[in-house]
Amino acid sequence: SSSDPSAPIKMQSYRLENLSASQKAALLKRPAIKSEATMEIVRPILKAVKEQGDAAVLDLTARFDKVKLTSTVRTGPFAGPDVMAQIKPEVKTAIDQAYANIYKFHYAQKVTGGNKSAAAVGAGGVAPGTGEGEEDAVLEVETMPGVVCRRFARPIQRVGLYVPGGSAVLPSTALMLGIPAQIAQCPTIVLATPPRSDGSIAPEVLYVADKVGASALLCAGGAQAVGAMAYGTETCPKVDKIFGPGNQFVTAAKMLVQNDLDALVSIDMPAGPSEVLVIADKSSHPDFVASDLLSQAEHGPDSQVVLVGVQLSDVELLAIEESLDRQAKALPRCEIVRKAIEKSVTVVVPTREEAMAWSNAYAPEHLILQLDDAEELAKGVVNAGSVFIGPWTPESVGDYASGSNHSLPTFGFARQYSGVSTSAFQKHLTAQSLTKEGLSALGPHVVALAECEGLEAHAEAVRIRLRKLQEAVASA
Ligand code: HSO
Ligand code: ZN
Repeated sequence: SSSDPSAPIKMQSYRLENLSASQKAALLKRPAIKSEATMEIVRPILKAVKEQGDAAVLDLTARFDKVKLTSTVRTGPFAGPDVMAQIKPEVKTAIDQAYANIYKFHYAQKVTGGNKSAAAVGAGGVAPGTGEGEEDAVLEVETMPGVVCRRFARPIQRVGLYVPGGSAVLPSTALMLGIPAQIAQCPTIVLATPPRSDGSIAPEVLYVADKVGASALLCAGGAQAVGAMAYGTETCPKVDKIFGPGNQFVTAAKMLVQNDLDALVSIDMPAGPSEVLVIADKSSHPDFVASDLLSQAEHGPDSQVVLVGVQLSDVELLAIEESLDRQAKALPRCEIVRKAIEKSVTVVVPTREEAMAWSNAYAPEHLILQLDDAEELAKGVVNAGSVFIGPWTPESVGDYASGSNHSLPTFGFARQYSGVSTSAFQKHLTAQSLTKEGLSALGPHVVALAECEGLEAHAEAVRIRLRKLQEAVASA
């Protein structure tokens, strides 16, 4: 890395045909995260919060955020006229539009998959946030005559949403986590975010907290915020599930509390640095491609940025590289971008199929398809958090306002995890109900299986009823 600001900002580039199997494997890997050292720092923080509650949270906030607060938890409403006056009108309008789109898409997720179709509900025009018309879908199947099984959803009762502070304010993350919690109708929604240096919380985050109906605001960040929500304190409600991105300390804390039976808490997903993979070809606009790579790179020095070029010549590749260098140098976060781009990789592949195979092997958090017939190519996506289809769909739209969620699996976890959705705030319960006829027909099979497993009490719980039914038949 160079300290000369005019030094070129350039990705490392490779051609697939020149790579050995082991080089390919190395390029597809994420850099190792040294989690054990982080865990060692986080463990005593969690212990302090677990044992000393609010006092520890206040103490740790003074230590890490350099802010002396007298209380950590506030209840709403959060955005009075004084707060609203600090929000630019165009930002308020933008938050409102993003809210409407995210609400619409996440509301549809709640009602699909059951008896009621999303279209049928959407047509009626549900007023966002009112809970009106929000009847849960129930899946009901008669598996054999007299044997009915049902599956239905219930909200997770207490959820904690972590909204990072640090180098950027993130009202968008408050929207992405708060809206599905609101739609799922979780009764307790704790929104945690670190205080700014003057002890205040960004007015945009407070506005979103009101819009999504947050029940409490925890003015704390880092592992101490995760601990407060996992164990509860005198003023912070204990939650059942913790959501949200964060730095290595937040991530480590989420992993530790999830394994602590004193907390009995789950988490949304394991998290690593944010990532994008762009597939481009000669039809792609070099400036568009470069801009998408940079929007990911500016998140942090450890952001992962990958470009897969289909049949790009050296001249075509150079056009993207030149645009990247020029656009990067005009960015306020240029030094962050430089660090991320220096570790980033371009791979030129001979076919669209090989491009998709590379992407599926990498399993990116965000996949951008910036080439002709992108819809066609999208059919081949197997592993990705969210897909951005065609030249008019930059990742930025999904990060903020198209309606899809931006809390997505990173680090290759797109192989087995989904991004945050409405169902992440719900549990799906099942139920069954048998008639006398149902038990008469099914009971003997259950008895046979219980006997096979040597579980006599199970068998007897059925036999006792079958005998009762036979007596009733005999006496009739
Ligand atoms: N790209 C980030 C989300 C974000 N971008 C928030 C801007 N603000 C992770 O998906
Ligand atoms: Zn982003």
